[in-house]
This record gives sequence, structure tokens and C-alpha cells, in this order.
Amino acid sequence: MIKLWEKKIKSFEAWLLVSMLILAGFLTILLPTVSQPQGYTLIYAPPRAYNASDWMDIKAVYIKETQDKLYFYIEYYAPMPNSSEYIHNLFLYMDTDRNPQTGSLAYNIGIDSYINIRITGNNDSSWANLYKWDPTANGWKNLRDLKPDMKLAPSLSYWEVPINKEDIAYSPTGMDFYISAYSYVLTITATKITYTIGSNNRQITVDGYPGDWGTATPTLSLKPRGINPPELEISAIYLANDAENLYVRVDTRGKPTQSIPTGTLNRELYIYIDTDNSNRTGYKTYSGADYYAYAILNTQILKYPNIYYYKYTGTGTDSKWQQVSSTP
Ligand SMILES: [Ca+2]
Ligand SMILES: [Ca+2]
Repeated sequence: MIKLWEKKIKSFEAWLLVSMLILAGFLTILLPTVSQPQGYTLIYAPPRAYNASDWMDIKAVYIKETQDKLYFYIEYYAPMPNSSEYIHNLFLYMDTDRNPQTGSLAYNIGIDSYINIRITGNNDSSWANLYKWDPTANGWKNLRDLKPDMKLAPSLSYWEVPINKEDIAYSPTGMDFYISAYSYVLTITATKITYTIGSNNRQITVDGYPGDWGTATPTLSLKPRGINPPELEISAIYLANDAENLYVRVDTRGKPTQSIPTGTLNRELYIYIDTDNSNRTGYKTYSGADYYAYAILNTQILKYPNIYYYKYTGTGTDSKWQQVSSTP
């Protein structure tokens, strides 16, 4: 009985240490939730990042210890939709000796090991690996495939991953860690559009308001695909030009979120343009594209839009591009 009690105290101390770098982790230990998974301790309940999408947001991180293993349990607000167009990618960095001088320094910790987990919504592409810092080679070594041991079912709203304490040289003094989580959705599949310069001459002011497009019919209308969340689904694309510019208007199914309180929401669009309408010039993989524009709208508390323009410099089969300009 006494032994058990001692063990419990020890592991409790370990959890306190583990949670040191995690904001609010210390407090939440004392406030277990009703839905807590069996045997786990809640170590982090992050603030809600993106209310528009439950499957993208992490709800809680739990940890469990046995004789030989540590288990991480990462819970989202909802399961991913069952499709290869949805992706979770997560990095769990661990400073297992709690020493910033050892390992790879990032996020203010000396990372000795990390876990990378990736899964698509229909589980057609997934991996889970444990990497360990190799001080001799000054690089990362893929130490273990964790996929066979972990729960990675796409219909679940959580991941459960065990790691051997021995693999990470875990000690009862605990560790510091940092979690970095990404969620992706493919908002439009590769789509080809033909536009003839002069077929839609317009005076367009690029301000986000569609009034100057008049009653133009879309160059391309897309069937509803039920993308979650709807604001990340493209519903129509319009093209127009004046003497100087080609204009692209992209409509989304839902109203775009203006700002999010934490984390980052990126909308990215690649437009490959075959300006001479010839497959014999440009990049053959993209129908002879001679240029491309990469547009990003980065939404945090504020918005940071930017477009980068690239010119093809390769010989047709190699992906060689040179940036020619950029504009906000
Ligand atoms: Ca370290
Ligand atoms: Ca071309």
C-alpha cells in the first residue's frame, strides 16, 4: 500500500514537470474533466483556435505512464471527414533531459526526441515516427515506426500513441515538451480553365469587393463538395483582364473568417498559367505552364495577404521556377 502511494506521488511530480512548458497545464491537472480517458491525466487544454472547424482543433492532451511506456492521447473536437483531402500533421517535441544545452534548440527547449504523426481523413496515407537527436551526426535519426502500436483510426476524434521510456531515455525527473499541430484541407482539386484575353474586359480594383465584376457569369462554377468548413471550399472562379492585368476572383462557399484568436489560418492558391497556350514551352506537368502565381491569405489576429509570381526557367520536365515579383 505504501509502495503504491509512493509511486503515485512520484508520477504526479513527473506530470508537473512535464507540464511546465505548457500554458495552463499546471492548473488543468487539478481539474480533470468528466470525459477524461481511462488512466490518463489531462496536461493541456488549449484555447480554441478556429471555431469554424471542429476536426481541425485540438481539445486536450493527456498523458499516461506505465512501467515501460509513456502514452500520449491527443483529442480533437471532432473526427476528420472520411477523405484523403483532409490531413492532420502533428509534432511533439521532447526535451527528455530538461537541458536546453543538449539536443536541437527550438521553442526554447533542447529537443532530444520528437514524434511526427500524419494521417489523412480516409487513412490512405499515414505515418507515425519517433526521431532521436544524434549528437555525433548532428542530425535526426528515425528511431522507431510507431504506427503499428498506435490508434490511428480516421473515424476517431483522438490519437493514442505509446513510446518506450527506454527509447527516449525517460527519467523520473520528467521532461519538457512542445506540441505543434497542423490541419490541412484541399479546397479545390486541380482544375483547368481556358480564358481568352479580351473576352471579359473590366476595370477591376483589387479590394475584395465584387461590385466591379458586375453581373459576370463565373468562368468556372464548381459543384458543392461539402468541404468542412464551407469557407474553405471554392465555389466559383472568375477571370477578367484590362490592358495591363489578368484578374482572378475566387468565391468561397462560406463567408471567410476575418481573424482567429490563436494559431494561424492560411488560405493558399496556386495558379499555373500557360501564357502561350503551348505544351511545348513551360512545365509539362502543369500543361505547359510558363508562369505561376502563389497567393496566400494568412489570417491571425490580423490578415496578411501576399502574392508571389514565378517564371518557369526549366527545360520542361524539371520543376525550376524563378520568383519575378511579389505584391501584397
Ligand atoms: Ca535536451
Ligand atoms: Ca507554355
